[in-house]
Amino acid sequence: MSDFPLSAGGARRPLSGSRRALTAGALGVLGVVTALATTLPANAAASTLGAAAAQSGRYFGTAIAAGHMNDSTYVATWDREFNSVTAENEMKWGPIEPSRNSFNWGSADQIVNHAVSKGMKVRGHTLVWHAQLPSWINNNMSASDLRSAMTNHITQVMNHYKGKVYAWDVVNEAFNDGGAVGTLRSSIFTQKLGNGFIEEAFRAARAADPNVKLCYNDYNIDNATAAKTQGVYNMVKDFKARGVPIDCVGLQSHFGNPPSNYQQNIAQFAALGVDVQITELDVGGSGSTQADAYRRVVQACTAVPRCAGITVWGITDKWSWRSGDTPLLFDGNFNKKQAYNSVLDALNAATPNTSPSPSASPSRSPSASPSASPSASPSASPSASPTRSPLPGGCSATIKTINSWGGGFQSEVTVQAGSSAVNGWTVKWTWPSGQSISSLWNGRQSTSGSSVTVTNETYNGSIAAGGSTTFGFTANGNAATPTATCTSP
Ligand code: G2I
Repeated sequence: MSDFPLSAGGARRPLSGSRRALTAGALGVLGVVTALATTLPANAAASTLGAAAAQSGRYFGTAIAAGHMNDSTYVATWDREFNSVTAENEMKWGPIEPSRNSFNWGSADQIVNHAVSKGMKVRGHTLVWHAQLPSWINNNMSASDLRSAMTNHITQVMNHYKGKVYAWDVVNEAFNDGGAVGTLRSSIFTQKLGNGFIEEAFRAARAADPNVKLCYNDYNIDNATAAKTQGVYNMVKDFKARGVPIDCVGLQSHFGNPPSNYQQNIAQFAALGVDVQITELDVGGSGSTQADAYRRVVQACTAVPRCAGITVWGITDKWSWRSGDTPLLFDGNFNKKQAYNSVLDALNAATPNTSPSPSASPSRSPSASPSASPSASPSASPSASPTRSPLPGGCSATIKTINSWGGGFQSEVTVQAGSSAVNGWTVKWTWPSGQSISSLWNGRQSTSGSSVTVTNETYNGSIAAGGSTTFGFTANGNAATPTATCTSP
């Protein structure tokens, strides 16, 4: 049975959270001042998609086809509007490894090198997919031969783009469209390697590059109640529980309208402790109907702190894979459509906040935070624990709730050094009512019953006098902000 948090009837809305305010008593006892919510200045409206998205710590990308890069308007529009890119076809297994262990980097490099020279992010698409495979991957291969071909492919391609790619679609479109929750599409991978091929691919990817985000990417997983969505949700939950490396879920989002529970769906995936990326957005239609649908997609993403960015599947309608639906933001002459303006406005309306971006792996250093307006976020309820005054040379810790939903919440913990620099820190607290951490980043956790202990990672143990660092977590249960203690050796 599915353990997806939303029943097929859609009755449960995971958007309400309990709110715990500071009590006067706690303040009186501890005699401290705690900043609850940071007041942020209003954004100055940005005039391009990438700049507007960057205001809330996100990216706005497009798929690019190397074959069109000789069109100067295409490249100029890409450079002006977007700060991330996905190669539309050039990194797929067939195009990039046409003969076994012989790689054709040319077209993909053309896109990546251009993007890097402009300071753009790059999404890698895609390592293991049943489509666009080279002809040398075929049924004559034994399971062990296919396995070693898959591992070699993942390793070689990831090595080639190490340091340039921000996130990889490690496995693409592995789930069935219809049928029971959790069933996979039959492919050469399921036939030869079994359903475990997904896990094998993610483990091989992590071994190849510990510092890149590893995504599972699929279409028709936009609706929280769909069986396909629930299957992917259960897989991510299982991966997290068993320590199989996964950092993000890609919602392709090829549709005519976002489902009404789209934001809830994004929040539920995020609550598992992964980033969500909208990876191949295109919305069929025209005029205000299309503009409105695009606006709702952007609002849904910017409402969820771990929705890290949006990629549209092409720039101009004339070169879209579904050009008959006119699904993109620029018409065939690269004119901005109504949908463009609604996306720009919605991105500009997202208020930045200070929640951390969970890192790709335990060894990854902290990075800037994709996060959203506290007011737009589902039941965002900034509440924070009391902070003990740091002793000279000591440290203090404050727990703040930054997002909550039925049955879970996300918190940010600020660790602050006192009047001397800190070299190594340990933060402890006790859960008041059965809460449990499901995923924690930028710290190392050990738990004993209701007692939680978090120590620094190697990269964030040193804090200058008066400085601070943060770690974050998602947890099960009602949002709580217990008093935390901080010690340093
Ligand atoms: O089908 C839409 C997308 C669904 N999710 C995964 C994406 O990777 C996929 O992208 C599309 C590309 O937009 C198309 O451009 O993937 C198609 C292949 O399944 C791409 O189509 C291929 C044609 O099938 C080839 O005949 C053609 O040579 O595009 C190639 C380059 O134009």
